[in-house]
Amino acid sequence: MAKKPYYITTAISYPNGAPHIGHAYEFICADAIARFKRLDGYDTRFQIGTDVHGQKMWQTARDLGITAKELAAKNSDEFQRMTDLLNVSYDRFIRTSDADHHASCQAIWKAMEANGDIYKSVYSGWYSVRDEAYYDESEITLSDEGTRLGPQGTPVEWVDEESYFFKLSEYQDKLLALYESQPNYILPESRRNEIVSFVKGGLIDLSISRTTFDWGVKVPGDEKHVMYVWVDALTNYITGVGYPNTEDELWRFWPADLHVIGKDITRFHAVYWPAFLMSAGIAVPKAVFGHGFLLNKGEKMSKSLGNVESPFGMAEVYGIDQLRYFCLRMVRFGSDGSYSHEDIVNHTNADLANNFGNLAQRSLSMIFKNCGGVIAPGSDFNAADEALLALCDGVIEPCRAAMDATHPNEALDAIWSVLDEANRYFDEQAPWGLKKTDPERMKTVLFVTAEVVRQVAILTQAFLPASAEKLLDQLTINAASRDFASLGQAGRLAYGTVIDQPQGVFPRYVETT
Ligand code: ME8
Repeated sequence: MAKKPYYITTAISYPNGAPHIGHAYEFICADAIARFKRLDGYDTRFQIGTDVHGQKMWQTARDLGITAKELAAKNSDEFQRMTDLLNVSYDRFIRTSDADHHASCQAIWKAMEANGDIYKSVYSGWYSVRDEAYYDESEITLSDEGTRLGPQGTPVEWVDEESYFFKLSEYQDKLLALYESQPNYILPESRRNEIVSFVKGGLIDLSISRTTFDWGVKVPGDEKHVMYVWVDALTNYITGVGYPNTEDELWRFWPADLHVIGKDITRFHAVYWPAFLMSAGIAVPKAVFGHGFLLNKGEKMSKSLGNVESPFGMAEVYGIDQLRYFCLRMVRFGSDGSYSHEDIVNHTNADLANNFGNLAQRSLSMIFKNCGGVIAPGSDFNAADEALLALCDGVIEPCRAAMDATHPNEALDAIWSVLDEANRYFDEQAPWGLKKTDPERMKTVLFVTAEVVRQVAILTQAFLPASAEKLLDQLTINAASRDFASLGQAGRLAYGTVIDQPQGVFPRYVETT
C-alpha cells in the first residue's frame, strides 16, 4: 500500500544575525514530529530554511558594510550548520534566494493578480522593520520614552510610498468560514481565539510591495517594486513542493499537514497565508501550530539583555541529545517555557543518565559479562515479566495520540513511565543476585529488560536520534527493523542475538568549577 504523505514545515528564520536557542527550539520540536511520522510509516517531507529578503536584512547588511546577498549567504550557512549539528532531519533547507523560489513567488503573484486581488495605490502608515509588519493606527502604543511601538513591542516608522495592495478586506468572511470548517487550522486554541477576534474586527487591504530598497523578489511586470517580504516568505512552503508545477511529484505533499511556527507570527500564517492561497486557487494547509517562546530564566531573550544563547555553545556544554531532550520534554509545546542551567543539568542527569542510560548500561553489561553477549531464553515469563512487556508493547498508542496533538512532551512522559517501571522491575528482580541462585531466571529478566531497551530506543529515535541509534547498534538491530512496525511482538529480540560491547550513551553532566 502506498504510504500516506505528510508534509511538515517550520518558519524560515531571518538570518540577519546568528541563530539563537529559540530558533533551535522550533527546529528540534518540528524535527521530532517529522521523525516520528517517518518512523510511523508516513511518506514524510520536512522543510526548513531561511528568509533572506526584506528591509531588516537589507538594513543590517548596510550597517555591516556588506551586501545583503553576502549577509544572507554567510548567515544562512550558519543556520544550516546549526540544524545539521542538532540532527534536524530536513528534506530541504530552502533559502528564499533560491531560483525556483523566485519563480514560485512570481507565479503566485500572477495568480492573485489574475483573480483581481491586486491593485496599485499609495501606502501611508506604520511599519515595523523588526517584525516586517504593517500595523494599524489602533495597534500602536507609546513607550515611556515616547517611541511608537507595534503590538509586539517593536518600534514602528511612518511609511509613505507607492505600493501594490492585496484585497485582504474581501477575505474576512472566507477566513471566518475557514476557521469554522477547519477548527484545527490554528492551534493551540488560545491562538485561534485571538485570530478569530482579530479577523472579526475587520480587515484592511495589505500593502504587498516596496520601492525604497531592492532586496527581494521583483514584482512581475513592474521591476521598480520588490514583493513585501511576507508574500515571498510564506510562499516558500509551496516552492518546496514544486509550485507552480502542480504536476511535480512533490506536489502530492500539498496541502501541508502542519506549519510549525512561533506565536509572534501567527497572524501571518493564519490570516495572510490562507487569503493568498485562496486568491491563487491553491488549497490551504491543514493546520498551523503557534508554539510558545523559550525564555532564559523567565526573561525574554534580547541582545540588549545579553542573554541570547547560542545553540552551538549549549550543544557543546550539555550534548546534542541532552539539549533536544530538554526542549522536547521540559516545555509543553504551545506554552512559553523557561530554562536555566540548573534545570537542564538536573533533568538530563535524572532522566537520561540515571534512568534510561542506567537501565541500558546495567542490563546490557550483565548480558555481555554473564551470557557471553547472547540474548538467551531463560525460564517461562512470570506475571511481572508479562506486565512489563505489555506496558512497553502498548506505549506507541499514547505516543501517537500525543504527537498527533503536537505534544512531544506527553509522548516522552509515556515513554518515561515505561522506563520508570522497567527500572523498578530490574531492581526488584535483582538479576545480579540470581546469577548463582537461578541463572535461568536471570536470563529471562535480562531478556525482558533488553527488550524494553530495544523498544524505547526505537521510539526515542524521534527525539534523541544519535543516542537511540547507538543503543540499537549495541543491540545489533538491523536497519530494516528500526521503525515502529518493529515495535512490540513483531520485532521481539530474537534468542541467539549477539550484542556488542555496551558503552554508556548518556554521560552524567559534572560541573567543572
Ligand atoms: O519570524 N523561542 O523569522 P525569525 C521560541 N522570517 N521560538 C522563537 C524564539 C524564542 N525565543 N524567537 C524566535 C521570522 N522564535 C520570519 C518567519 S515564515 C514564512 C517567516 C521563532 O527568525 C519565531 O517565532 O524572527 C519563528 O517561528 C522562528 O523562530 C523564526 O523567527
